Amino acid sequence: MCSSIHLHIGGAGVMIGDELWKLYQKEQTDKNAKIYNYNENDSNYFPLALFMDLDDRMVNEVKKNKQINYKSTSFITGKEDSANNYCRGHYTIGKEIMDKCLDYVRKQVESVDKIDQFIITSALSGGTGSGFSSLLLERLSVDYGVKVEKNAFLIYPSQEMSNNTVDAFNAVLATHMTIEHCDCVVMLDNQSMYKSIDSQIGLDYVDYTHLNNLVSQLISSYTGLRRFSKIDNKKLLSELCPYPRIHYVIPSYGPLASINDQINQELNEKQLISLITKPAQRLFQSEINPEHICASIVHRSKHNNQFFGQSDLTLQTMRIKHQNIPNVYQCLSQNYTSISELAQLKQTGILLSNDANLFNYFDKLGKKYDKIYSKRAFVHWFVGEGCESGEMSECREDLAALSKDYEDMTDGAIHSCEVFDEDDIE
Ligand SMILES: Nc1nc2c(ncn2[C@@H]2O[C@H](COP(=O)(O)OP(=O)(O)OP(=O)(O)O)[C@@H](O)[C@H]2O)c(=O)[nH]1
Ligand SMILES: [Mg+2]
Repeated sequence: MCSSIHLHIGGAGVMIGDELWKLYQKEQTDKNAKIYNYNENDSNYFPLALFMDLDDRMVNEVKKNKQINYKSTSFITGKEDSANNYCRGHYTIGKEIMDKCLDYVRKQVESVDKIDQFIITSALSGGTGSGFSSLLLERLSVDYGVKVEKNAFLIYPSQEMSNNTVDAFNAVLATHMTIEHCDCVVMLDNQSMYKSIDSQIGLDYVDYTHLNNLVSQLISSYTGLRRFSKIDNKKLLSELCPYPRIHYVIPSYGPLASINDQINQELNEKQLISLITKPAQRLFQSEINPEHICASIVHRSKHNNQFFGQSDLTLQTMRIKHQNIPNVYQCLSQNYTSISELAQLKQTGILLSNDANLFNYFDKLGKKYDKIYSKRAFVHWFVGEGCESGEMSECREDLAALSKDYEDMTDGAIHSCEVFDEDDIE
């Protein structure tokens, strides 16, 4: 019997984990569904999860939730955060608690029949989510090789919403590690998630909890394929990655509805597909229209609909480099939500797309990095914490190579590609 281990790292990663496990708790009344992400001991079920942060504020918030049977050892914290510095998370203070984390992971691996994947959540703008996650990925590759996949749901810096001047340094250094050590990366950014929530529901106030709920819905539908429908969910992501380095995926999710507007937001099949295939619905910034290399849909509902999407014109006419139409996966489960003001809808959908136009984002991230690096601004922060200056250039070059890999996947018509209209959001 296969299981997965969830690793929640840094402030954002931990808070996403908090929301996700609240959701799992609501969804999994049946013990068969628990096998995949809980560890059973004398009829008690413990989440196979690690919450790790270099300071303890966020982790303490998670610990307050006594309804979930977390093991006390599944929380590992340091004394101070990494002050937005990748290298503090990677080389200095992060390193001190790495062995403790690996020890915990090893014990979890030994306690179940077989682990098929690590699911990682973190944000790359800060120092812990970028630096410590990278170090952990590296060490997991050494200990478990390619036998256990590493799939990550990562919050990348938003282009117009930055609260940290060195976020480009952190994201570039961390991306270098994800190229080599992740099997698949689902990319998200806060600005796009705010936009998606705003366009679908008129809430007076949207905060991180709503964003974390959105990420949790994605992860929960992904693992739900295994938990409820006995489908090898890893296949979903690996099918989206035709070449080893081309493993970055943009998600769209919908619909979302407030509890007061539930009836208006229940969509039929055609409307649901039309919603999730709209470029403006993507949860990751990308200004130009998508050029799908591979794409898949996860349809989550209580009832099986084996014909879902098969005769839908939008899907039939979608241009996808390596497929005719997107693969459709069915997650047979009710849609739950852990936020009381959000409605539980009859059906929801996710579109996951490996998009050649991601080269545009990698390019912009690189340029932002160059702008700070050319003035040598803040570089001493990173070098002072153990980063060799050669490493910074190596990571930058690797990002440029990744961008080129993606650009090579485009049709070459990218420069004349139409910029999608902001007003496209219905
Ligand atoms: N979606 C989401 N984003 C968050 C949350 N908390 C912080 N962020 C964003 O994530 C980025 C990184 O912040 P953190 O995750 O707190 O940073 P960290 O990984 O703990 O790193 P250090 O605090 O520097 O050690 C910031 O740019 C925030 O905007 C959260 O709960 N959800
Ligand atoms: Mg932090």
